[in-house]
Amino acid sequence: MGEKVEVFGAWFSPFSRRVELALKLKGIQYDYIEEEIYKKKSDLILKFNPVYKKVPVFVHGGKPIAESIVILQYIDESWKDNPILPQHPYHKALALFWAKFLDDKVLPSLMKARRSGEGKDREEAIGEAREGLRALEEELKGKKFFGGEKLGFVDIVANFIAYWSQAMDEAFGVQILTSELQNLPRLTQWCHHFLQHPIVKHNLPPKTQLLALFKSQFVDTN
Ligand SMILES: N[C@@H](CCC(=O)N[C@@H](CS)C(=O)NCC(=O)O)C(=O)O
Repeated sequence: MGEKVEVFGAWFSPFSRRVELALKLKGIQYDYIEEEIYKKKSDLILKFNPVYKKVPVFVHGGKPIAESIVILQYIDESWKDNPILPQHPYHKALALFWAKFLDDKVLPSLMKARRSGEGKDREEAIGEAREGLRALEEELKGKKFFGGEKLGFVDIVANFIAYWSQAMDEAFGVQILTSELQNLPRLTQWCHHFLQHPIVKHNLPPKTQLLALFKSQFVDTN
């Protein structure tokens, strides 16, 4: 496929990083365009992603696609080498199920728990996050990665658990994920394997800058 491949992203975004990680794992060359997404949305972002107005946007041969999970699926179907999704339709459906669960349940529940004040609300939010994380712990039984021996689609989507969410805890001065992980040995090991992966390791946003951004963007504006 000789058409131009472009990623419009933001350095700190776990969603942008998912797309870049998939491209790197599959050995696809691409141009990266950094967007100042929280300062001013560029005309191109508004044109390419008029519905959500967010990054990442993936542009292949001039045709834009938004939403990281959708982009990952498109990449895997368009470039067949080094697949990240299982080939069997049932296993593929399961991978999509877990990816959806991560973004619809796990990510928001962690954020909610972090933001909730003291008392009943906080307990409920933490309970919700715990339930989600326990389901992931169960899913990892007997496996190194969610996809088995090799890092794949669900691992890429779960990137926020291994890195961003722990940095978010630090920025908020709480231990939501960090303390839950103490009772989740498989998920803890998974975080370790994920972060040790040679391609992941060299493509993470710098921690100090990430913490500074989280503090200014999410904590101080609360
Ligand atoms: N569900 C989207 C989430 C993308 C997202 O939230 N991107 C953030 C950056 S981390 C963004 O562009 N935010 C701009 C805004 O909310 O206006 C995906 O998976 O791609």
